Amino acid sequence: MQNYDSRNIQILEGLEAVKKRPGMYIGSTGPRGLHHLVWEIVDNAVDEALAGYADTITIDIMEEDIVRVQDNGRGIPVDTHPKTNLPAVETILTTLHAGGKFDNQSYKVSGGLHGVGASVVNALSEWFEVDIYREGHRYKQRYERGITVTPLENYGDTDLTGTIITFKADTKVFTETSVYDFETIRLRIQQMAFLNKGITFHINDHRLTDPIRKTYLYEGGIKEYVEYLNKNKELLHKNVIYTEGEQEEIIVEIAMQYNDSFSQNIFPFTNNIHNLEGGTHEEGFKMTLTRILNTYGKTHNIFKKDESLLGEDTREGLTAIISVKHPDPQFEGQTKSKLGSTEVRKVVAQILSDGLDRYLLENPADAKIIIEKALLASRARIAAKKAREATRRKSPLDGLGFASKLADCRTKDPRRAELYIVEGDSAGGSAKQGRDSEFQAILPLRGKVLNVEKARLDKILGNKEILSLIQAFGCGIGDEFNITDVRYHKIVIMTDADVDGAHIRTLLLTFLFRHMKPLIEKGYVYIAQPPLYKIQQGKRIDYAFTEKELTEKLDDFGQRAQIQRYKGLGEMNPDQLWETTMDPNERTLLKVSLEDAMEADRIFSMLMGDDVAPRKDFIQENAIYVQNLDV
Ligand code: 28F
Repeated sequence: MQNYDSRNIQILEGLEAVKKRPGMYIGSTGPRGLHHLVWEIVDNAVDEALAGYADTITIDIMEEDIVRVQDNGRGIPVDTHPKTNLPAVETILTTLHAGGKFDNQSYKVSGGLHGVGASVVNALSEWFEVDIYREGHRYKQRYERGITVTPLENYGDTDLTGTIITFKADTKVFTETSVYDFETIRLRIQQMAFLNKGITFHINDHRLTDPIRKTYLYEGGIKEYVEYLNKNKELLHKNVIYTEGEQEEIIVEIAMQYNDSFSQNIFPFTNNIHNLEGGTHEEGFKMTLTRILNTYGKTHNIFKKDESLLGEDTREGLTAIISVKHPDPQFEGQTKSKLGSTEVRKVVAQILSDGLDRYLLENPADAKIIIEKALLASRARIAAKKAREATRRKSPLDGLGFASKLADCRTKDPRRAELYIVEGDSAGGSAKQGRDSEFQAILPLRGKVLNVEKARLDKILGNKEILSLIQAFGCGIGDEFNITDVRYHKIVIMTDADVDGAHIRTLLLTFLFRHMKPLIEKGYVYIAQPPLYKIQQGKRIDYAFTEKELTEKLDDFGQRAQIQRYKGLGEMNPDQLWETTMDPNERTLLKVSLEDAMEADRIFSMLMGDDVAPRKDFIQENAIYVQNLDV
């Protein structure tokens, strides 16, 4: 190494901190952290495009999970930086948070929670190369684990401009996995394309013999995003309502459209990051929507006397994107995903107010349809409340008006308590006999669960199976839902390993996703994994959970073993059910997680909604992934 002066030593120390505690900078060193490296570099390219200098970004995933990101912007500056005596690009890539420090005017729009800069990616890469096309010349430089290994080299002339960054994640840091998931990258890049209109994104996966290539460009931006999210739904009005504006350096874009469903889908973003916990932009939006629709309903005499809308009424069947770009956003909440900047509330309110008022005036037919949808929601809400109060008075102890089949456990400690939701009375019987009744409760379900995708809460509350679920969970529903009252921290769906079982599981998940989402977010929902086969030879018994496992185990058993294919849980005796599926020391439980709420919503609408064509396409595309389909 050369002679480093004190400043250079500081630079080295900066990146040492990243290598020592990578989780502090990229969230984790698991798959999320690994993909974060890609987002970080893509964010910089998007910033260059948002500044108006680039319009095309290409992401290549190459063999050995090498990532290459390219933009056609100005190219990172290469002139010698006065403070470090190094080229600007080297300073940016080897110093923590170098970006903003010497240029306060240019603000970074993309990047959210861990908007830490390319130097962090450099520090966590086995090797990292930058190519710059700028002012007629080509430059390149290479680093290893954040340390410069070649000086910036001017290696020729070019008419092009732009930046190319190529890196290989450090497998000593990303010990869990260093393999990129193309679908994760595809979804995020498509979302970036929706949120940043006019930028073309190419993504290519070269790890396959037949590379996958995708291109995303949405001239309509979030307007097209709403159309895409509503694609599988019956629309109430043809046009997406769109409005945009800028105040106090805050750029706001809103797109919204109603469909005939009962769920509300409002997705707020700050600087291209989805704020799962909402925040001041969402508050400003909801407040203003309620106010504007009430004013319109009153002044146009659509309401009967005394009628008015609550916020929730105005959001039934609404799909909306609120995208805010803010130079210095503040976040709060459990996962720092809630926008806290208070000035945003009134900026969003003002911009939506102007845009929506105008839309309603110019489109009176749509206005009438929207207000009437909200009025229906309001009337259903009042009717449901009356019905609930009536049942409560009839039987204050039970609340249901019929006996639930729940066989409860003895412990009252929700952290230890488990609820098994079991398909059918016979499996329910085995589960009741086989369980450890100290901490395991059993709820057998009789018929098919109602498909809640196409029903409003008042109808849902008329379904016995759903009511016994709500009662067993203990955490209420709708505006009375309170997660801290839930009686079990493990809610286990246990259905047969056949098509009907899969259907019931999907119906249950639809209910949980639409009406008890926090249970999924908290990680309280599980899927039991009963074995598919019993292998027996004399007294020796074993189980196989997959076809592959069956073949392996059969090799071990030898020719004479008997194989039983379990068609349903009911075929297992209580001991077997306990041993294979319920015993905490032996069982496998799959935890249901919600990686991407927006994509989950789209898939649920498609699979459980009315529109048949998109569902058919989905089935045809995904049939190859199906395992254990019973015929
Ligand atoms: C593949 C990832 O990182 N693209 C980038 C630029 C352009 C400039 C820049 C980047 C200058 C002073 C920091 C060029 N000319 N793609 C990218 N393109 N960074 S990163 O400047 C960095 C700032 O402090 C750029 C004039 N101004 C800015």
